[in-house]
Amino acid sequence: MPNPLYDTLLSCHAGKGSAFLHLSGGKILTHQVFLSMAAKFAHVFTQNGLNPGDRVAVQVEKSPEALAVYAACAQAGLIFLPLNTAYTVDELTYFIDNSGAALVLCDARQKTALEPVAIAQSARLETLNADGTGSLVDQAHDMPEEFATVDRSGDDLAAFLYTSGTTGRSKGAMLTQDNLLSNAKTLVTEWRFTDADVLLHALPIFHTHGLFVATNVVLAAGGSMIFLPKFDQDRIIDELPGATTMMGVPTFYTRLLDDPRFTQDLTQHLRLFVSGSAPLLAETHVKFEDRTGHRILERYGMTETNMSTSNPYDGERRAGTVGFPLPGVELKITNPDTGAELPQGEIGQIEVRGPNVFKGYWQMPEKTADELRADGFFITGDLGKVDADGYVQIVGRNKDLIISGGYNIYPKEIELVLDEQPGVLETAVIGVPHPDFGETVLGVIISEAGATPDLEAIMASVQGSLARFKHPRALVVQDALPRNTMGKVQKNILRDMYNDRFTNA
Ligand code: MCA
Ligand code: AMP
Repeated sequence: MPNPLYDTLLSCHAGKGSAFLHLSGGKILTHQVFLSMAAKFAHVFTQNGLNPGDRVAVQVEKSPEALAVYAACAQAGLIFLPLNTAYTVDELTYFIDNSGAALVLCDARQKTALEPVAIAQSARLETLNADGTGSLVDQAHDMPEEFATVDRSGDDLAAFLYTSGTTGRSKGAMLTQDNLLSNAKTLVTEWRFTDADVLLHALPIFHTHGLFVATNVVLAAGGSMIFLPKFDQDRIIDELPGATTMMGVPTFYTRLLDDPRFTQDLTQHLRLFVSGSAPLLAETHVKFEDRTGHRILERYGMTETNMSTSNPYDGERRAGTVGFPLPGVELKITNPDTGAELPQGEIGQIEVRGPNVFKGYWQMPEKTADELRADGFFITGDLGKVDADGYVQIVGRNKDLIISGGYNIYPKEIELVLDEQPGVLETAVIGVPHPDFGETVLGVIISEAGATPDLEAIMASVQGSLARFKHPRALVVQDALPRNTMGKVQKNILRDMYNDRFTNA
């Protein structure tokens, strides 16, 4: 009986003793051992009363077991909901509540803090630690190594990924099996992945890039991954000679370029470096080629759309562009006010349509209708143009978003916390250039008349409620915020004022 995602990415490897994950100390996890681990987890989930369509909220460190939870969810027809390990209990509470998760899987260190959250949601709470121990693994120990795969159709949901919004709280992007599969298959072909590929995997597995792009592509091709727990410069330098491909955010590549050990010799064996999740500076592209002889292949995507465009594998990989729409993906540039399509070469908002585009936001029909047109085009919120040769260029954003080291940060979320602080009249949070993270967060505070806000206390409060990567790297106090005649805060003026704040340090 069919389960397209599981059948295409996973069960096709049944019985194979081929390497899937290369781990530290030369340890190898084969495809079959990985599948057995996933099957045991699937048994634990179903024996704990989970039914197809239930959400499994997962905040755990990257490990082979964590990846097997994703495979187990696919096999048991559960919806996988991975969460950034940096999220605070406040943030997690919202995701668990909003998704109606039936099971929460966390590191044992978080168990006490999450217990009341799980109880309030009538969700089960299990643990999985970075070293592969935890209550999930204990229960899995005596489970059978085979699990009867649950039937699913391509239109069934496979995953929820939460993505923030310019105004309200985060929205759960509902991704179907077909969304994930269509993209994985396309990328295997476009990027020429085969079972001989060894991908150096240093990305987190709680976002599209590390999970659906990197992992699904390798699974679909039958290749293997050098599976690092996180970006670790020394380990990457050690492991690069054994890899054929690498995927990363621009920060990975700028950090490597700052390292004299990163040379042409070291990268000789690799055939492909892919970059995405944030703009890759043309300057980095050029420096990378000068140093290694490789032209980075830049692609563009979103949580809601998976990958939409890519530079070509063969042919010119043009710096400062994200290439062409992928096969099966339609892309148009429209007038942000009217939605009318603009002629080639003009700047407007990027809209995409195709099998890669998500189904909508979980239980948010109005927000879905705001961004996903009835005709299937998704309004990305990115501003771009298509050049005379058809290359898509992203020139800005029509949404108030900061991308720091590949993580998305919505200023509104931080402003809401800052606005509540004693002595604060109003605030504006902006993104400013940062040499390591590309952009970073700066908070501009306007005091109430006669008040002197305690900036240290404000930072402590932010730390209590928001993930570390969202914390402002600086808070500044000003007399007033620049506004246009409509009263709207002119963040572009603020960005100009503080543009050099971190790059001149
Ligand atoms: C860590 N910190 C950060 C970030 N990461 N702060 C701001 N932005 C970040 N991205 C914090 C740490 O908690 C630490 O805080 C301090 O900054 C410095 O940490 P460091 O050790 O330098 O950081 P790191 O652990 O090396 O992490 C940097 C990183 C990581 C390797 C760039 O952020 C990363 O792996 N980013 C990839 C994100 C990603 O996968 N995005 C894909 C999203 P303290 O100083 O207090 O200790 S999917 C997507 O966007 C779409 C779909 C797409 O197109 O792909
Ligand atoms: P996310 O919400 O994490 O899915 O982030 C998606 C956003 O990341 C897009 O809307 C873009 O703004 C940005 N993005 C992804 N890839 C690129 C790229 N290659 N160049 C510029 N921006 C990118």
